[in-house]
Amino acid sequence: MRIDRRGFLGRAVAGFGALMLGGCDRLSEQSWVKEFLGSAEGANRWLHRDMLPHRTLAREYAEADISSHFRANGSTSPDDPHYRRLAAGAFAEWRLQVAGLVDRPGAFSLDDLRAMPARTQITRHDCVEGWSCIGKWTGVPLAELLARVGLRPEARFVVFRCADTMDDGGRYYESVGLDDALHPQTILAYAMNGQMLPVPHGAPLRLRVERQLGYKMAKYVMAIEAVDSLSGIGRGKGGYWEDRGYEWYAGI
Ligand SMILES: Nc1nc2c(c(=O)[nH]1)N[C@H]1C(S)=C(S)[C@@H](COP(=O)(O)O)O[C@H]1N2
Ligand SMILES: [Mo]
Repeated sequence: MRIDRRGFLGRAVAGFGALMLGGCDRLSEQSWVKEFLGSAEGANRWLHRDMLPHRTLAREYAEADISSHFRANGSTSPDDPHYRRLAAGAFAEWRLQVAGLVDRPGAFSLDDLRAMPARTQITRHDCVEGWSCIGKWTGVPLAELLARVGLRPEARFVVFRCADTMDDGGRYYESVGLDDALHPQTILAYAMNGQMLPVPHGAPLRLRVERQLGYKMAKYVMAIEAVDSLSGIGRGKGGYWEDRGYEWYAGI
């Protein structure tokens, strides 16, 4: 039998990754890995982006595993007047703006998004603060939407702009690289546990990017922009929390 080095290494690393993804109690065990591999972000990037196949799926769960209470965190009721008006009208007037490095910028209603192919997934949400909940999410794959608007080859990141303003006056925003943007489990969710997405969890639309920590999962998404650099956005680090010290690549 011919053992191809790449295949062997790939399998070894995939096994190692599975070990780390096993349960919330194992999150802390990553610290020795991080030390071993140098900086935490370097280790994450090495493991996720360079070693694991880019389409590795996050674990999915069964209906029976869904948390009876899913904690809401960060903003839970944006006070932006425009958002409040949209919420009062059950988001019938809400439109998702899609712009930037795309051939056909556009605005999509909830009905437009619901008419697109949908994906449902039961996944575990891990917040950096140390709690996890399992929920069922339904939405349109981001890859599907990006294909419709014609993502241009120069695009390297997708930025999400949210309706909520944080305590220091900054608006929440997030971004992902193309490997996560086009990943099959990356969806723009409009439903949670079979119901319309509730306001505390990001109505009418929130990102699910299942291989990363909770803060990447932008709630109250109003606009999406494809860009080739994050430097001109916010303070340049790719997200509200990243601008305040968190890692941009928050692999679990
Ligand atoms: N727009 C927006 N998105 C956000 C946040 C926020 O404050 N505003 N908090 C983030 C954090 S830290 C987490 S853990 C999750 C919480 O999602 P949940 O409220 O559905 O639990 O949303 C993320 N997305
Ligand atoms: Mo979080």
